[in-house]
Amino acid sequence: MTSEIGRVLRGVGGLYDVQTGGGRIIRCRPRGKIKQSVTILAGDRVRYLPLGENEGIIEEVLPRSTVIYRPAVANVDQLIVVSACARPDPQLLLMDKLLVLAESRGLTPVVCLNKIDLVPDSVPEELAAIYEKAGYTVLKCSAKLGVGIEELRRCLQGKTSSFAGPSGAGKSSLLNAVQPGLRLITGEVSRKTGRGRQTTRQVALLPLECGGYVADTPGFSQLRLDDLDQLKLDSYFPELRKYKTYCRFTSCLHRSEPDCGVKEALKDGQIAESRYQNYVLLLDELEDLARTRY
Ligand SMILES: Nc1nc2c(ncn2[C@@H]2O[C@H](COP(=O)(O)OP(=O)(O)O)[C@@H](O)[C@H]2O)c(=O)[nH]1
Ligand SMILES: [Mg+2]
Ligand SMILES: [Zn+2]
Repeated sequence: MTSEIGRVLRGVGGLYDVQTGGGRIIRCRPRGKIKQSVTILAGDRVRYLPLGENEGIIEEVLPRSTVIYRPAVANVDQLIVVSACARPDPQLLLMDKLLVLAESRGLTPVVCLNKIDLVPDSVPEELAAIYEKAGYTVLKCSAKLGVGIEELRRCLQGKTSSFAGPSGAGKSSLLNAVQPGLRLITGEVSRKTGRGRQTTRQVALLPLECGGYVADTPGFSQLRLDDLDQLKLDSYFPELRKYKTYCRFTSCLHRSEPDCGVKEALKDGQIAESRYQNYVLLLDELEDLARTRY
């Protein structure tokens, strides 16, 4: 038997569901030496030795293009940052944090503005302008009315995506609109206990009918910025990255330095106010963290 390449969809008590090239799902156990050297994650591409029809042995975990934690998923291509236009109100700082985290991990961010049915058109238009200036793709959707769902589906096609954004923004609803019947783990409050569902469970990757995969739980549920380098923060804002080439000092942090290309672009309206303000807030936060660490 020769080995084959598959994709890990989920871990189940030390075993792994692996999707074969042909689309079947088989149950695999890792070879002993692999078990000791790497933690196999949902999303991992693995080389396995088939055993009969429905089983296999994982022999190698192939190099990962990206890794995110909480939930832990490997090889995620893009992060769909979802915000409602209202109910709940958009949280621009949270969105910018999520965008920074995606950038810092090498995931392509996509902004998805949901619940456009609740507000006048000017609301998603003004929100979209903020992120389009940054160079991001912005989708305007209503999961409720089915608006923008075809565009979202096209965006998910052939890629591995994770959704992020505040609770109530409509992440589960959007995925259900993309593919009705998708077995999503939702964060609904359990009727029996009245408590929120356990969120430390392992994540699973769901294959989409349109091609592509989505993680069944939101990415970056915990926002930890502390492993980010404050000196690199501006490189995680694409529009700052673009204009910092015009700063007089290469060490410019774009706060109050003279001849700052970023401040110039801000004045000219090329950079959105909220993006710049959140950059400064995050920079302050990272500096405080660095100070308390030493
Ligand atoms: N009006 C409106 N309500 C929506 C829309 N999308 C989701 N909702 C509602 O918003 C609430 C939260 O949605 P849910 O998908 O659970 O959000 P999640 O926490 O991000 O997964 C639910 O009551 C949904 O029915 C939308 O496009 N328009
Ligand atoms: Mg949900
Ligand atoms: Zn500058």
